[in-house]
Amino acid sequence: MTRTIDNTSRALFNANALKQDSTFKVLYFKVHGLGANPRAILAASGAKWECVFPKDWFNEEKNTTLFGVLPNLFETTLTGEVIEVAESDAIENYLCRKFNLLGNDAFDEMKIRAFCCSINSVATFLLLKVAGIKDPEVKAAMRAQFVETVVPRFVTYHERHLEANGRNGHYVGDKLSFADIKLAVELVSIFSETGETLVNKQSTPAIWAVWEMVNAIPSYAKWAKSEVFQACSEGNMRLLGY
Ligand SMILES: N[C@@H](CCC(=O)N[C@@H](CS)C(=O)NCC(=O)O)C(=O)O
Repeated sequence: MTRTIDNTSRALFNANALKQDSTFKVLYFKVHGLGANPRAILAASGAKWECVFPKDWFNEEKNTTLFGVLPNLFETTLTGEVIEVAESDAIENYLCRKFNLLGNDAFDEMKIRAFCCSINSVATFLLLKVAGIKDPEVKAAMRAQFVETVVPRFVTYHERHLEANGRNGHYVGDKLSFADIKLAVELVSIFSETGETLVNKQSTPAIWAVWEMVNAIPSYAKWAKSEVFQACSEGNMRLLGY
């Protein structure tokens, strides 16, 4: 409760912001949620990292985090200093810049952020308007809207953009970006809700190419097949139903 972002860590932070050889811990709950993207970025970038989970959230960690919520990123530099980043947006931005996932120039970055924001809309709909609804009738109606409108519309637009980039497994140029990673993360949720009925190799080949490209990155594939990932999927299913 008494902590704030420590300004004396500025020099350490700035000196390490673009260094990739640190080790990382993502502190978050045993679900995908807001931890999914930071974990996926680290996995796809081949970083040295691990998931850590709160031991006694309400009595311990909650009181020491900067905002009383998770995720939190802890980076240990090669010389042993620890850098902390709180809040999912700040963590994702920090890691994307560090691991060069924002394209080659400002225009690329604008495109990547636009694709990410659009992917976020699908994630937010599923979380707030389907999983977050208690009333069974309203929930069923919102789920139908997700399946019949939200995902199909998303798929149409994103196929178009990915086709325009050459259906090469990337949203921008021929380089891995945060948009590619974020799509792969969101597809796990879409598959959980709709199977491969709306996104598949035949009807959405450009989206499928991104899915295959990200999952072919050995360090990402290792993460996606890990026991911890599986435990997070089970936690997600228990907590949110997808
Ligand atoms: N603005 C924060 C929101 C984080 C957040 O709400 N985290 C939830 C889990 S998704 C949490 O820590 N809940 C536990 C609590 O509030 O005690 C972010 O994007 O990181």
